Amino acid sequence: MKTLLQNYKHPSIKPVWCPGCGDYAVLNSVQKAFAELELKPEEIGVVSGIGCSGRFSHYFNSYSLHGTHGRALPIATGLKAARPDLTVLVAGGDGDGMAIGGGHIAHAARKNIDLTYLIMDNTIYALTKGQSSPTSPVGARTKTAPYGVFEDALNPMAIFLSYDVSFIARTTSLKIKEMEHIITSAIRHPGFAIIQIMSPCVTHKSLTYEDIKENVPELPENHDPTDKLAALKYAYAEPQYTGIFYNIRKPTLEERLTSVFDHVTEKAFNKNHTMTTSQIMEEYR
Ligand SMILES: Cc1ncc(C[n+]2csc(CCOP(=O)(O)OP(=O)(O)O)c2C)c(N)n1
Ligand code: SF4
Ligand SMILES: [Mg+2]
Repeated sequence: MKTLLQNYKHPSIKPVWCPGCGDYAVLNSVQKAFAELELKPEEIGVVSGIGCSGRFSHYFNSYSLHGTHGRALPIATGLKAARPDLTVLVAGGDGDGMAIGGGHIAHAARKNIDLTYLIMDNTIYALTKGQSSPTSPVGARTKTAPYGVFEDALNPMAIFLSYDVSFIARTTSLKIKEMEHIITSAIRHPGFAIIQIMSPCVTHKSLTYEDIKENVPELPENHDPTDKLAALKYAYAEPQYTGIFYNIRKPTLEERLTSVFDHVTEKAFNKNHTMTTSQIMEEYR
């Protein structure tokens, strides 16, 4: 049975983003991906950080939590660990994810926890009215850099590849069909999936539709997403390619913990029912 898109939309809370904001397209694509996967709203948890993009979690008729700045990933990690049955989607901005919260990506990648993380990258701190972010290009004029940004911008895709995030993609709010396909694939992916979504901010105009219209070709069809070095080459390329850069299967956090748990309980319960923690630890010395 096809699930109705309307089922995922909050019945009364409507988006308050500026008309034309790229984040509307992201929201629609996520709801379409949920419908495509025929998920029930009660099977979904949406966690977001703080920023314009951080409002994301309000707009769903599912479990949702608007967290604190830069801490969406740890909150989502706790949720997924406690409720592995939920499909957990994490959303936030370039400031939230690459500045204050940047350190968390490495550890979600190491755990390979089964989360889908969307970074809506508008290359600016939009909610707080236009300060530079870690992805603001050198020379861009912002509220905090009126003479132009003088720091180098981070390369999110190269960072995710070096952390060995098991699913890495880039898309833009301009490519609706591609975005839906990538988000659906990321949710299906067992393990940590991260998507950089170039999502224009029409108010602060740090990243505009014009900027990305001519500058975002798709990855060549013969790109092998298990080839990390090829993915890295495209991560450093200009123009900015879109598509699935990297996609590998490795054990998820749940699978890792289940195997440890099975091992320990088998040891503890097969011999006699009275093994203490220290005895179990002694066994593994
Ligand atoms: C601990 C903390 N520091 C700073 C802030 C102020 N703050 C709120 S949103 C934000 C940046 C948002 O930028 P981004 O994550 O790129 O989201 P956008 O608004 O661009 O979607 C900042 C610095 C805060 N809320 N909490
Ligand atoms: S300020 Fe920019 S990012 Fe925020 S809602 Fe408006 S267009 Fe979107
Ligand atoms: Mg931003």
